[in-house]
Amino acid sequence: MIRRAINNLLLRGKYIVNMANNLICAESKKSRPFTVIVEGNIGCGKTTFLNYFKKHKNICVLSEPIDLWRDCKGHNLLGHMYSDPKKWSFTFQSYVQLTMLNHHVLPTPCPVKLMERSIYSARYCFVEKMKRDELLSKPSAAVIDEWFQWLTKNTPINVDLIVYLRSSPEVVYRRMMERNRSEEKSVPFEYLESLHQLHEEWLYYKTLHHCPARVLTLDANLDLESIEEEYGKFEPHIWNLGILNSN
Ligand code: TTP
Ligand code: MG
Repeated sequence: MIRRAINNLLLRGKYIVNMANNLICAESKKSRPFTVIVEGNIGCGKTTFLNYFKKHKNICVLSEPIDLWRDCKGHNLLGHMYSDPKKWSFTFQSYVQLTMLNHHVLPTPCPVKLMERSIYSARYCFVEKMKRDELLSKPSAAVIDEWFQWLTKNTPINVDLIVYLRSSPEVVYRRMMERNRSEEKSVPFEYLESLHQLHEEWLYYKTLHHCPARVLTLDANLDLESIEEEYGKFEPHIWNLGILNSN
């Protein structure tokens, strides 16, 4: 008799715990931010684009963690990668993957999350390029890819929209030279050309790899004075969601 009562209570307890879990799940699904990743070649203006949207208090803007790449416990991994790519590409890309993942899963109370780059462009453009140039050995590239596959399957990396800032390699090469980031001084024009091609095949022609969300392409060749108007084309995509009306 007592045993049956205990079993009953246990069963009900399980039922309540299940209900609670389902509710928590539904709630977290509901409150997941609409996530936008901003992609495009080195120097195409991703940071400028993100800065433009910092004025909206309801958007969580996550710039690329380049400061971490330049200072991982005192080591400049970005600098190491450019000065001795064969030795350091694996270390650098592993860290890029980790720091990108961190941004993907970072919780935010904002309804919109805007990220500079993603785990996808790191894998589909940069790792791809390093693999083709044999700067990453086949075994090293395989390990990065195994991590990538596992992470994209088992962690909540949700992307709802990709903004592709489409530029020509000539324009971004000039910008990169002008901004004069010390690590990038010796990056040749051909490197940007190949990266451009990889972005194009992934996001424009959609012939390479998997596209994790729909793509909005903006002209990123424009100069600073006219680019804001182009950036503004992205704004309705946020307003359409009806979630920033309180702004
Ligand atoms: P980008 O990620 O292209 O960022 P950016 O700040 O140069 O671009 P924008 O001007 O549009 O804001 O590149 C940052 C540096 O990191 C650049 O030297 C390329 C390098 N990088 C890699 O080598 N591997 C990677 O996986 C990523 C994401 C960047
Ligand atoms: Mg940037």
